[in-house]
Amino acid sequence: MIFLIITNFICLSSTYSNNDLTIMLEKSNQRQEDSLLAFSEDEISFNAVKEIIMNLPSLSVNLGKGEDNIFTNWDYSLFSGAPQLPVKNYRILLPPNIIQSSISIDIIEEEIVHLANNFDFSLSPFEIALLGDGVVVSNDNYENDLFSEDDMWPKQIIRSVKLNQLREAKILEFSFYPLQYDSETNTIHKHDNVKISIKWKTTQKTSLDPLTWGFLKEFQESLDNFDEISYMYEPKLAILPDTSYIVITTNDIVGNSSNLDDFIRYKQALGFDAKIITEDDFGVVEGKARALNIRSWLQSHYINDNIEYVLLIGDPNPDDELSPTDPYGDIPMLMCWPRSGYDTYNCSPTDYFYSDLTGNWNTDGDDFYGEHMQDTGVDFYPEVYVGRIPVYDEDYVTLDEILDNTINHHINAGAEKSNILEPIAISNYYNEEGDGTRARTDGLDLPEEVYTNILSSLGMTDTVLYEQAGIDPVDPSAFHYSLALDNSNFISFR
Ligand SMILES: [Ca+2]
Ligand SMILES: [Ca+2]
Ligand SMILES: [Ca+2]
Ligand SMILES: [Ca+2]
Repeated sequence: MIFLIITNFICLSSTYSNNDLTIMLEKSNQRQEDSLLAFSEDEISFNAVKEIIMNLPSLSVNLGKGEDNIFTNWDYSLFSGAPQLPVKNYRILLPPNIIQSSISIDIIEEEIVHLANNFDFSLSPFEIALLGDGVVVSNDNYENDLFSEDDMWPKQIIRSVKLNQLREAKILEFSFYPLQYDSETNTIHKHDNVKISIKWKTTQKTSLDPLTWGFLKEFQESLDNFDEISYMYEPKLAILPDTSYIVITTNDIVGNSSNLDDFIRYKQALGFDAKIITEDDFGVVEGKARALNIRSWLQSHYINDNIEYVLLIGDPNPDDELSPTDPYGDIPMLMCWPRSGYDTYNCSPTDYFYSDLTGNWNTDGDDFYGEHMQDTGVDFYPEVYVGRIPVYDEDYVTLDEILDNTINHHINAGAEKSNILEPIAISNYYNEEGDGTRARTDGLDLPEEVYTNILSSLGMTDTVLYEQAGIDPVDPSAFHYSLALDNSNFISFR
């Protein structure tokens, strides 16, 4: 057996203990140099078990009470009502020909330290939305059943394991919790030097979608092992096919819009294989059935037709299955039910349904799509990029203006394309409930991250609005402070 030790897997901070994160990829065939540039059947022996071994970082911090527990370079878990513990989220790129049911993750080594102290971790804030009419909507504590008095939280230190799909790329997500907390005995199980094994089998695969590569490159920085596995996804073709730009609309809109043909020609001039799809293609049924049909059409065409972009043009009014007389549009969004079972504010429409074409949005097989904690097959990695121009009340004049503006905006780049407006809100203040259980949650650090990681390299500028009202406003020395966040300042940038 050959162990290929892959280093530089992740940039590690000195706050980790000295066991650098390393991946060892066990290969049953020696990799041939000339196959490095393309996914090749010869390269992988089928039916053999492949394995990645990962050393996960240890937490090196002295644990104290509550607010003292700052875990630099770790994220915090955000399960409503459960303690905010350090967590690392991983995205591991796996081969395109993996067999999903063959994947396993096992902890093969660890050292567990039991710590007794007067620990007092903050609880994660509840998911709260403030609606336009001043109504506050709060979800119940989803972790109640997971975080009962005689349990450790979390029950497993590797959790939220999910295989996602980005066109033909397979991305394994999981979360690692180095601490388990027992609220009743105030004790902690600290897991150090954790070594895990990820195993899988592959199946035979003779072709690979060439567009997957471009999508993967977009996600490159969020993947933990892109450089090690990416060669399996590089297209073998010397000349890549034209990518398709699909406009999904209705025959009525095609017949009444004066500028849609110009728009298509403009996209063709940019090099796209641009075309219009209507109910002649996806079917004449209406309402929710039409939403399902449009997605089915995309599912059966996006690989073969090299579809990269989808523009929906039509009335997005979703079909609400709890209101049989509710009107719906001619290109409806899908109604989803993130608060399924609640009487109020229980549904929310989305076009993301047309972007993720691999997930199962109704995993439990009932009548409702996109139910939080029930439809667990929703996959947030896109197969196509989706946009929409809504058309209300057969207003084709406005549609034509939007199409015309879109073409002109592409051709005549203005200053507005290089400045972004960032309204930075505070979600909640420390001790807002008076019981000491809520840490302050605000977006204070976001503008610097956005500027440093995105805007500066693009030569773009920002205008940042911070919270200046309330009991503890943001200090005006905050990064790139421009103006107070309020209604008049915000709309002044229209
Ligand atoms: Ca409706
Ligand atoms: Ca469902
Ligand atoms: Ca359900
Ligand atoms: Ca997907």
